[in-house]
Amino acid sequence: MHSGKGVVIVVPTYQEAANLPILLDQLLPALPEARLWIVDDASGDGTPEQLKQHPLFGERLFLLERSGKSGLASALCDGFRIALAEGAEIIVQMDADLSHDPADVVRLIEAAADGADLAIGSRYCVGGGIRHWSPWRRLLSRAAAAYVRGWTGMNLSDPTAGFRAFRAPALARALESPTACDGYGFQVEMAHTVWKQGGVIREVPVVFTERREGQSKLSSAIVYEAILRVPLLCWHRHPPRER
Ligand SMILES: Nc1nc2c(ncn2[C@@H]2O[C@H](COP(=O)(O)OP(=O)(O)OP(=O)(O)O)[C@@H](O)[C@H]2O)c(=O)[nH]1
Ligand SMILES: [Mg+2]
Repeated sequence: MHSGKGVVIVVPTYQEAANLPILLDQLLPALPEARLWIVDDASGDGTPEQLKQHPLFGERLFLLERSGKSGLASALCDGFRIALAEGAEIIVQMDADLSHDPADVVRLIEAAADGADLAIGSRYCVGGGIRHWSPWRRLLSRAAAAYVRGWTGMNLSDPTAGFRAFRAPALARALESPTACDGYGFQVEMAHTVWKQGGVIREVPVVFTERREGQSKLSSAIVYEAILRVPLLCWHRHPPRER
């Protein structure tokens, strides 16, 4: 079992005081050598204060405080850059709202350690699943995945998923390409860049649980943004080069 050595986990937070302590309680013991960077956008609900009181704060739990809500994509990119600057070999991204099960992180890390440039926690490959979503939400998410496959040519069952592990060189290369989106579209852009650059992408089954506490921060604008921008990726539909 992977201990988390060489791993940095990036967790963007905005008003997750009800969820973050539970996430930390589960995640930190599961990966005793991993480092965690929380990227918080001035949550007014006590999220950063709570974190600073944690016994592991400053040891292997760290906080990047940003001055205001600037979006999920830029929070992730700021966290990624810190992780790379710290010399991380594998960088994980996960949400703070307990939708991404800490018990699944080790398998994502192992897939990356085993050669995947990008391991995606997939709800739709065999063994994956979703808890507490309406049939309508499931249908929309499946339709989004098919839309992405159709426009990009990437053969991924769950290209919008935000539970991922990158190998550092692939992430560093991907960060050099500009992205335009903030939510689901950003996840697609990052996967597409890794794919375009000839990276190995592997899907790892995970069970996603709808958040119980706090509110979703992703708006309908994020959905429209993805709908409009994903087709632009079709200019790079060609299959990746062999490496
Ligand atoms: N730092 C930062 N974190 C954000 C921002 N927007 C969302 N987040 C965090 O990003 C993660 C995903 O956001 P959610 O609102 O749960 O979005 P989602 O999971 O796509 O939507 P739901 O399924 O409705 O939960 C959570 O940990 C949020 O707290 C932001 O602008 N800045
Ligand atoms: Mg969520």
